[in-house]
Amino acid sequence: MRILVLGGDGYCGWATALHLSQRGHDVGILDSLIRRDWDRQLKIASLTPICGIERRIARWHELTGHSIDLYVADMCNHEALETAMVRFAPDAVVHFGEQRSAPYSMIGRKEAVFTQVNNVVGTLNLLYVIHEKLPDCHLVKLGTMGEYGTPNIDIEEGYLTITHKGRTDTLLYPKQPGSYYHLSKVHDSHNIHFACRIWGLRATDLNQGVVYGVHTPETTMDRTLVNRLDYDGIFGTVLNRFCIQAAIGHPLTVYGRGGQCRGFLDIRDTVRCVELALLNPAKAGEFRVLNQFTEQFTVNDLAQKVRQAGTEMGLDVEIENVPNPRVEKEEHYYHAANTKLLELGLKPHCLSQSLLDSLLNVAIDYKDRVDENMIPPRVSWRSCAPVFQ
Ligand code: NAD
Ligand code: USQ
Repeated sequence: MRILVLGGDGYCGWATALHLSQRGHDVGILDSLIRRDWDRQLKIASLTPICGIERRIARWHELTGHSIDLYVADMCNHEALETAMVRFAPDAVVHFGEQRSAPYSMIGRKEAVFTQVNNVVGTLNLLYVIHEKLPDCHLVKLGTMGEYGTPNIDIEEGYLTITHKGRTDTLLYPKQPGSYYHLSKVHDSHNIHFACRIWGLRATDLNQGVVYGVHTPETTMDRTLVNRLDYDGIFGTVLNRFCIQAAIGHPLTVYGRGGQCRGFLDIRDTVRCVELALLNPAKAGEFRVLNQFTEQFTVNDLAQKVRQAGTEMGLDVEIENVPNPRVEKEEHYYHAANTKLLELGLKPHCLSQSLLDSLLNVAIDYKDRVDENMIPPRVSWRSCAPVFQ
């Protein structure tokens, strides 16, 4: 297949592009590289030193003989996106190219507006390019489990059958997201659903949970290929943050009471899930939704697991309940369906002692690169004034 990976310089996109290339697909990467600008602006950095995209791609070619075409373009620039898409002529696009941090989107008005414009306009431009130029192209879009929020009923995969006043229909599952970022994903989902209905596009929305880990077989082939690993209070996600905190002796930052429950998956399963969606495409006119996570944990569960693994490695790991900077339920019901990717053949990597050991070892290897000032949460959901410079 010819597959264009949008956002292919990022955490999930880079690992996915290499995985698909290694499996023999013709892969292209389109990325505006804006994520590297945000790192500079916010004075944050990946724990692992990441090489420039051209160098990464050149090294991949030297090691494997596989070429990856690169398009440096902003998806919000319709002409640039269309030119790249038409030139590459993909059978499928995998769309990771968005501003993906909930805290970033809650810094203030400017960042909320930017997040929604970047994500919603980029996706709309993509829908028009597919409709007008490549109508058979399968869109695999990264959504998020956070679109559903934390309702007091089971979460289904995209749709809910409702009987109301004696009549029954199957409708998009109700959404109660927890940040302007998560809302941008809801808006995307509605726009894609609409495009499938009116133009007959084929799309898969992968409602992904929180991803953890850093290594995949391809990104460990050489240091030039290493993936990014965020630990700061804006882009770092909870389990990756906890492992890095444990490695440097910083108390694990459990927000509030820590009963917040989410779906999680290993980055090795991210790349496999995307591949499974590509190999089993949605039908023309179908808006297919797959919940992409393998296990559910509370924040407290994760903190306990990291403390146990860290203690066995001789680390002194403390857990601290810090005031929750977010507005979210801290104790709640959570039970989400995730059978469709298993039915397509996913064999999950469950969260194991060996994965935690490997993540803790990566954190220990690079601990001299950690800036402790970047660890505390710096964005408040309640305050309108930005709480950091
Ligand atoms: P990331 O920030 O590491 O990568 C995103 C990439 O997209 C960056 O390289 C960035 O430069 C690029 N990008 C952003 N806006 C763009 C635009 N307008 N045009 C072109 N390129 C653009 O993020 P990630 O962690 O790899 O996440 C990728 C996708 O997966 C996101 O859509 C995110 O919402 C989703 N997701 C991530 C996680 C997670 O835990 N990391 C979980 C669920 C869903
Ligand atoms: N949390 C802590 N301590 C921390 C960091 C986070 O207790 O140090 C808590 C948060 O309050 C939240 C939970 O952990 O309850 C998850 O937070 P997170 O930062 O790991 O993840 P989130 O903000 O939800 O966003 C991440 C990705 C996003 C993706 C989402 C999937 O950044 O792109 O969409 O995970 S999901 O959560 O399923 O929506």
